[in-house]
Amino acid sequence: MDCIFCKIVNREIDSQVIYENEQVLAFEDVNPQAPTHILVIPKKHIENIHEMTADEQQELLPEIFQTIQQIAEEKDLGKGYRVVNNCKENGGQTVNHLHFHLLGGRFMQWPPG
Ligand code: DGP
Repeated sequence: MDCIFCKIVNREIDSQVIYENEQVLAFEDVNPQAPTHILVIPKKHIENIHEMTADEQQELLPEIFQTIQQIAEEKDLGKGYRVVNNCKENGGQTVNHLHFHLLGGRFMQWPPG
């Protein structure tokens, strides 16, 4: 499968890994949109949030959100941060491997474009 994020998981492509456990990987976004911009992904290839099965949701979402909380603590984002999931083409998804953006370190505007 030709998936950039699977290649990052398998260390076929370099990335700046922030955190890793058996199920989850967190790494720096290559094109940061904020002082902190980290992607948190399941290691398992799931296309997007809409394709997650109920079992995958139960198994992986707690891991993903605990990872986000932990990184936010480590990065001193006590003033707040934003978590973004882009789903499919109209949602702005460009990499078809489920990922959550953790953005912080500046004030976030609303609404998004
Ligand atoms: P999205 O538009 O939600 O699918 O976001 C994909 C993000 O992935 C985008 O912010 C840039 C990032 N990205 C794409 N290719 C690479 C890569 O090879 N390495 C890293 N670290 N990030 C990447």
